[in-house]
Amino acid sequence: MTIYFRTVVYSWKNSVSSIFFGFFLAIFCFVNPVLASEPKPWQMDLQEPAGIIATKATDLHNFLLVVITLISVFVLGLLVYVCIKFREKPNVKPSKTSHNTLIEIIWTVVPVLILVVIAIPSFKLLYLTEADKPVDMVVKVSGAQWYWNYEYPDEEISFDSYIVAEEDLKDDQKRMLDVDNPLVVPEGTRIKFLITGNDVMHSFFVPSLALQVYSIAGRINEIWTEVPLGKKKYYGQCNQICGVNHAYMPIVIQTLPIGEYKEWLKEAKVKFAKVTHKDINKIALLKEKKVKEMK
Ligand SMILES: [Cu+2]
Repeated sequence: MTIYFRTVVYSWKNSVSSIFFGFFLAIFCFVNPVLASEPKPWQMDLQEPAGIIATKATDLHNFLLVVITLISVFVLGLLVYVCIKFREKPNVKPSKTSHNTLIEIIWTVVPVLILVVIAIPSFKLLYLTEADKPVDMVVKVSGAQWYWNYEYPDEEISFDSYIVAEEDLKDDQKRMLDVDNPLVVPEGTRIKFLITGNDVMHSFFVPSLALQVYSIAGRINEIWTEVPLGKKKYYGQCNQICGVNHAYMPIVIQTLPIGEYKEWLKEAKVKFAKVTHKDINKIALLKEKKVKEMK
């Protein structure tokens, strides 16, 4: 009877909690459709990872958190133990012990082993981020004081991306995070970023994709990422202090379904047509001609 009663109570509790869970999940999904990866107010953890590198980086972070917590608790325990056991009252005559070979070997070997255990997944991840994987598209990113420039070498387009001023923000845009021209890419694509700079050092930082690469004038840094499927905005910011407007050069990577991306590309080719070498030569010839005519 008791077992039956417990089962009934248990299943009743379970179904009530499932209803509540479902209800809150529905509200959460309705109010907060996951269309953007951005920092949240009072956020304590990392942003939700997107793509293989970010997922592995988050796993490594969670693993390290366990290791760090265990070490901290152990050291704290030792300190408390020492403070209590070797306090003055029961130890009027203090011990003069200064060496213990076994303990000295342990406190040398154990940290080395811990470092090895940490190093293995860490190097694996580093290797993955540096691996020369075949990619679907290449984007050149240039940091400048104080905006980003994105160039699609295969499409011959290039455009600047500036922060949207507070007074110009639309309802769906975020203060300090949205830009006039986001970096648009098709969903589910593997992208190689070539990151360089025009002036001082900047840093291309998109936390949810685990991208953080210095942009340095005269040098090209490479990184790849795989944006997952789904129409979404990935927010980031320059995180290398680069001058007075350092805080005002956010990054937005907008993923679109392939059809919408192609539409965007069509418009972008008109709007952001890059001046090619041929055009530069043409302009130079025209200028020369004009100068001659003036003479
Ligand atoms: Cu910067």
